[in-house]
Amino acid sequence: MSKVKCRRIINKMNIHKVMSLGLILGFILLTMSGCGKKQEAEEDVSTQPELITVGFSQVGAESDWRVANTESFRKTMVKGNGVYMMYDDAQQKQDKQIIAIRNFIQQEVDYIVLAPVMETGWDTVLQEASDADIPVIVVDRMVDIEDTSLYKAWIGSDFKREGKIACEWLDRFTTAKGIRPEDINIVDIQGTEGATSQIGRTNGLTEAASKHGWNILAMESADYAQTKGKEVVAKLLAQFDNINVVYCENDNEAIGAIEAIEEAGKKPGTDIENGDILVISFDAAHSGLNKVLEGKIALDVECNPLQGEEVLNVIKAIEEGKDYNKYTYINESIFTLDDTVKSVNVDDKNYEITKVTSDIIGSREY
Ligand code: GYE
Repeated sequence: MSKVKCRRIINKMNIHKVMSLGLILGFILLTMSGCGKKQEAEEDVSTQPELITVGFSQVGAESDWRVANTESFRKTMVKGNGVYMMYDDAQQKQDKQIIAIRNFIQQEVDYIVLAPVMETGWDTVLQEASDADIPVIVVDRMVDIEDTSLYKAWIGSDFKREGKIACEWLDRFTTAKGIRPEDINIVDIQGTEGATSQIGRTNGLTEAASKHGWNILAMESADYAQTKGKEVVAKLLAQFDNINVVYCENDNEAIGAIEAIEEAGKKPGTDIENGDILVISFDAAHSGLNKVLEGKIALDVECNPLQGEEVLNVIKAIEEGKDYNKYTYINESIFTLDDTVKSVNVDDKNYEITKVTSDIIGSREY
């Protein structure tokens, strides 16, 4: 019997103990409340000793992207695919993720999937998972650790490339409109500090700004959240009267920024010469794309959150002893309403730009 399978059976016994306790407690509670639904779901799992158990430590629920990402795992890590998923929401706190991982280790899950809030600080806990012989798969942001054999695979996006694409578009667009680089005044509303997506998107901007000679007036994190995005942009608008580009590192920040811009009596749009403020965003979730359609987000660079299927493929490959890629980058699109720029070239690759329509938005999963 293989080590993984053997551990799985022992592990199921532990999980069954926990589940049985849960069921007894659940039964008492549910009998009191007169509802039997939750109990049914748990019984299903306890009668499936062959299910692969996956502990998923998720960052939180800070954005529409994150909600779509969680949903992708909830849809794929299911009994029909031979998996039982335990889910933990860390509310954007690394210490909560570390506790969750230790709990998964204690429960002897078969796999740990980690969507890390930031890059650093994972060496110890991933070593603990490795000592317990539990394979770890990292998704979305990366982990910055000495020993990369502590995770089996990483699946996510090339965040720096996303930033470069956005900036290449800005350069092409403003050049086409005859706007001089020294008249471009940008504020960068950053994502969660230390997250790979923040680092990549910020670096994409700072490199392009020094290459083209744009002004970056301020850089401040809004933690990928809408309310914070609105607050930070309102503050910056009061501080600088010459902002004409707001570079938001995700859709929710951009939606908050739009509210702040409108409340300040200004207009989000693309006519910079006549006072519009041009908003750039990342993710291209439904909420962001609707703002593109309204002409309020000028450019939305997609970041695909549908990672569940890829992770499942890696798990299956490990189970079957087959080869798989250690690093998988997901393909992504770029959306605008204004079709002045039809494509951009980044690192010798051409990227088509899609003109948003309501049909396109309706056909997308997130
Ligand atoms: O862009 C943002 C989310 O790391 C790619 O995190 C992810 C980012 C995404 O909260 O909306």
